[in-house]
Amino acid sequence: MQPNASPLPPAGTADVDPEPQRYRAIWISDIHLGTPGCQAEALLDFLKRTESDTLYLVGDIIDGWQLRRSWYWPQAHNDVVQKILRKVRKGTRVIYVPGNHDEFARKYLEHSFGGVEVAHDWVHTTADGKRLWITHGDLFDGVIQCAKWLAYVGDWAYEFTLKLNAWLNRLRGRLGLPYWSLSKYLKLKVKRAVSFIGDYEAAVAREARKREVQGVVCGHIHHAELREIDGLLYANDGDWVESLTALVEHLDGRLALLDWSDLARPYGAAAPLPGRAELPDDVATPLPLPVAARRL
Ligand SMILES: [Mn+2]
Repeated sequence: MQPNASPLPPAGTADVDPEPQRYRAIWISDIHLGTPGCQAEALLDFLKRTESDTLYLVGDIIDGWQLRRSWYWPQAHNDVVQKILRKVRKGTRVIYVPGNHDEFARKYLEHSFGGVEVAHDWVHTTADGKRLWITHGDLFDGVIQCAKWLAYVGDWAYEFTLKLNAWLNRLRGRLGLPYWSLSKYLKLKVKRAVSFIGDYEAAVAREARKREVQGVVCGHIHHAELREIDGLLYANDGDWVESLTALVEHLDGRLALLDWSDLARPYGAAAPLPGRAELPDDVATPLPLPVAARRL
């Protein structure tokens, strides 16, 4: 893989189609199609530049909660769906594990849509024989489970932050500045929810251990992570509304996080980079927004 050596083509000179990077598996989640916060162009760029034997959609792919309130479905969101269906036709196995925002899809478990297999959860075996349990993760989120209304209220504050973020970045784009995530910045500033993230990660890892697997892949909290928790591999593939991250398995079984926000300036102009982290052991955990201000 090329480490960002070649100069990037200028924005708008599209149709440069480099060979896609090949992986054994790719996990993405929390895309939230149907909301203005969804960064569909960045995701399309990612899907164009990567290929895998298996693509896992780990929940909150389509935001049913938001679409019920008001219909929002621009062309780019259609393009994402089409791109995924095209991957199926070209031989990628696509497995869709619904989350809480697309729980409507849980009614169609064991069905297949255009070749996309829907499952409640899944176990993936890596090339080096690790068994990974795949779940969206909302079941381990006390807030969603105990008080759904609180999550709805939190949506408004979150929507607002994302709108502000989009506006700010259009401005930054005009000034020639790179993409900068306001919500990520706020998370770093707000210290309250650190225990929420920690509690969540611990709960997911605990449940995975019960299932006698070596690791777990989830999403839901919009916080990409790849580390060991008490000897169990915890992987969170992040999201495509703020952090623009994916989890990948290399052909030899190594797992890595890809951070597309480093590359998304402006979308379509960057080349894939190796993952920013391969099982880091001393990652400083960024602090998330307080629970009430997060859409999970
Ligand atoms: Mn979720």
